[in-house]
Amino acid sequence: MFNNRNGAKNDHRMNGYRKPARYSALDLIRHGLSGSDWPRAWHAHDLRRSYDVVIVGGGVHGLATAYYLAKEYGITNVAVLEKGYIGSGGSGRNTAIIRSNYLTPEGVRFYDRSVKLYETLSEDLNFNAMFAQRGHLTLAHSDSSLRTMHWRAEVNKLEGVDSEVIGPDDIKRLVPYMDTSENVRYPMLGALYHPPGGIIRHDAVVWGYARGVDAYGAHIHQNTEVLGIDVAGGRVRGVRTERGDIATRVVVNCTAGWSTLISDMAGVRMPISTFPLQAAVTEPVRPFLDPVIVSGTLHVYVSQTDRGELVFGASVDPFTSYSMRGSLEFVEELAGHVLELMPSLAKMRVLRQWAGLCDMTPDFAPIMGTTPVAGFLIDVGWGTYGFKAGPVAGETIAEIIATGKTPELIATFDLARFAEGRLVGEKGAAAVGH
Ligand code: PYC
Repeated sequence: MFNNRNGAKNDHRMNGYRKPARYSALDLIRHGLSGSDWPRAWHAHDLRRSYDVVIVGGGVHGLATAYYLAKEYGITNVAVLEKGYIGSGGSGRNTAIIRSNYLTPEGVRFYDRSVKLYETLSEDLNFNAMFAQRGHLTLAHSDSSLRTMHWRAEVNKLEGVDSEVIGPDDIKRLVPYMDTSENVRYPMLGALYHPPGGIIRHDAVVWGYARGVDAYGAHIHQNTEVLGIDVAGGRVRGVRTERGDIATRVVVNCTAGWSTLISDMAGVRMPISTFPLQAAVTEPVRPFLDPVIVSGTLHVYVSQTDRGELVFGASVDPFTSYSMRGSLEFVEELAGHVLELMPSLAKMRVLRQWAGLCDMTPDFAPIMGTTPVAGFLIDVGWGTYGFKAGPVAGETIAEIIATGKTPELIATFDLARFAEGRLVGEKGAAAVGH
């Protein structure tokens, strides 16, 4: 028997839970030499005629929701529907940055809970997600951005989050390759330094959650596109998919890019516009860059992966689109801006570039919780913040489904705020200007 978070006894782990396989180094070598197939980490299933909960979107948010439903509340008659393969949307296309140095107290508290969940995720999932808390530096090149960094640092400290403003000498100490001299076009006046920030292996987060979901007995259905949502008498009745219909009383929209289309199927309009966000990765080089570096003024952020590649991102493209291809214009501009910061990177080669889709809301904060349609929940509108919120979004949406109550941590992110004029105002915490 296990205690769940509410102190209630439940025995769901004993009930159908298959612990994901744990191998010793010797097992791995033995298996590698044996020539036999590896066991599948998650399985294909027939679509059931009905599920207690249907989650649309097989990214970190959808999988985390299914995982915490099972782990915390023993709710496992759950389907995660993904129109492609798991992690093929924003979860596999982001720059894997984790941080909680936001601007609003609500944002700081919310993302801090996510950082905490990320800190113990590998242990929790028994799968190495490679979270490297190497610190996060947001550079200020002007008095006004330095003022915003001070503001964020104070809000962060009040919320118990480790952040402080540091000067050029400290920046140089943390990143010796950065040009912190004064006679450059964009001198660094200071930076917001956030030691708990860092990067994680985004695919591993998806795979780890998927293994956990599968082990608890919930179903992951890949290549299963949602075609419609049945609503009657003001409540959800089912979901139509390309593989057949499902009866259900709870549907959660955990998509990005297509979030407005899915909500439209339930008759719920959302104030979201979708923009591509481009990113690029270089050839691997020896490790030289420890923290994540962000420059809002130069519209760029950069980190070095454990494999040695530099991963760059920028602001969203200045037009709405569903394109997920990179452009030459982006990579040229990016290179120019990166060289302003670190001229010694001039000879590095870019290997790949891509784009992900960002659902931008008017206040740069997500939209989470219940909707006017009973049983239709939303976890959308993540803009450029989605990946880092995956665990806490899953945890809180699972709580709403299981208890019928909206946790305090996300109450402020409700859909009604737009009609009622209660915007959250998180734009000032965006990695780069938009
Ligand atoms: O908010 O840290 C961030 C971020 C990085 C990439 C996109 N957004």
